[in-house]
Formats: sequence, C-alpha cells, structure tokens
Amino acid sequence: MDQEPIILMSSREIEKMRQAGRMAAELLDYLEPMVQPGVTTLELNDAAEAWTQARGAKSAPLGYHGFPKSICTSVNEVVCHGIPNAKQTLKDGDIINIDVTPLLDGYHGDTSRTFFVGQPSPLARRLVEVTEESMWRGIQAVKPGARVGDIGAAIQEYAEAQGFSVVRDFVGHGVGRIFHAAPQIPHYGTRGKGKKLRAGMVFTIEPMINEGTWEVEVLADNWTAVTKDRKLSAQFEHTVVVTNDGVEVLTTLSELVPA
Ligand code: EYL
Ligand code: CO
Repeated sequence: MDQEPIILMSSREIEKMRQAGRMAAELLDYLEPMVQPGVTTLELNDAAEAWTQARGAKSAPLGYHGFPKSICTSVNEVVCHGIPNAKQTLKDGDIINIDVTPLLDGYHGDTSRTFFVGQPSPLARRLVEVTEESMWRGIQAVKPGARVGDIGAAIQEYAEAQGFSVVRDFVGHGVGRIFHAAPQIPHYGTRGKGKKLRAGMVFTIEPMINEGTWEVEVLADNWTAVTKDRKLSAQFEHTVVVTNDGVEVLTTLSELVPA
C-alpha cells in the first residue's frame, strides 16, 4: 500500500517548499483573529480562498477527491475533513481545527492548528495543549537514520500518558508536488520500526488526539470524520523536511523548533 518510492528533494525544491509552507503559516495567522463566536465555517473558508487567490496560489483541498471546499474546518468531535458550511456558526467554548494547503508554484504547504472559540473548558484546553506538544515530540524524533516508528512512538507515549488516545485511521504523509505521497507517517508505533528517514524526505506530522476512544466514523456526507463516542478531538500539523543534522519545519514563519 505504500510501495511508491519516497522522493528526496533537492535544496532548490526545498526552497520552493519553504515558500509554500510560509504561505500556509501566514494563512493560518490571517484566519486566527476571525475565529470568534458568531463566525460561520463558510466565512472562514471564503476568506481563506480569497487570501490564497490574491497571492497567486490555489487551495489544494478544493476538488481533491471531490472535496467541495478550500479548507477543512473540524469542530469539537470532528476529527478531520470537516466541510465549511454557512449554517455552522462557531460558539463560545468550541474548538476548531483549520487545515490549509496552498499550492504555490507547484508545491504544497500543508499545516493545521486547533483554535479556541472564546473561552475553552479546562478539558478542551488540556486536550489542545497535549495535542500540540505531541506534534512537537514527533517532530523532534526526526533525523537521518531514525525510523518512521520513532515518530509515532514519541507521539503515542506522550498522548496516552496524558490520558488521551491517538487516531489510527488517518496518518501523516509525504508531500511536495503531490499532495499525498509516500511515506505514510502513523501517529502511533514502535521505536526502531518502519522506514528509515533520509535527508531530503518531506512529510507531514499531523496527530489527531481524542478525549475518549481513538475510534472514528465517517458521516453520511462521506467526508466528515467524527469520534465514535462524540467526545472532543484536536489536531496540529506541520510539514517538515529531514535535514543532514535533524529536521526543519517548513510551515512556519519562525524556522525554529521549540526546545
Ligand atoms: C480531501 C479527501 C477524504 C485533506 C488532507 C482535504 C477529505 C476526505 C478524501 C488529507 C486528506 C484535506 O489536509 C490534509 N491532510 O493534512 N484529504 C484531504 N482533503 C479529502
Ligand atoms: Co493538512
């Protein structure tokens, strides 16, 4: 299922990925202040689409496998692939993941963050904080010679120690000129197992962490993935490249990985 070759990017291509990744981060920074009680997820979508077009880029999710909108907006129990909708108004206490992928000059920058709408419950705050920290622990496991399983193990150990669960049905993925390529990057796993990482590999790390069960189901719209128990789910995502001495995050303005 994952037997296509893993592309190793040249420094010229990685610079293209930095430009797409920086645009993706800027787009989330642009959307963040709009995340307020009363806004609809369609308004967020339309603002993202206009912003992206104004910069000469395309929204990769739009039309991808028939996906109907430009971004994914996943609220509360929605795990991923939530579809922006004019009837869905954000309310105080919600959490919302916004997942964006601008396609700039042939390269994809894929990133997402979970935002609070107004004031979160203590539980929602803790879930979101643990999810972001789990992503960073996965990123910090990346270096040449490490294994794909090292990433998942770092994420899973931390999230489960905090009392949460790791979604199995959706994984990180190679990304570049193609939106979804090899390798797959599960957010659970065993250290020392899986494909060996090499400098120039580019992929996403995008853990979905649940309050309750890790099991998900897809709604009748055939897109929206929700937790089976309808408890909360959070997600953060970055696109990263394996460097000669570790990892570089491509979907950020700062370049720096927190210590
Ligand atoms: C489209 C395709 C089923 C996205 C991502 C939009 C949704 C459900 C088939 C991954 C996979 C965004 O942003 C993504 N990953 O980080 N499919 C995606 N779709 C879609
Ligand atoms: Co994404």
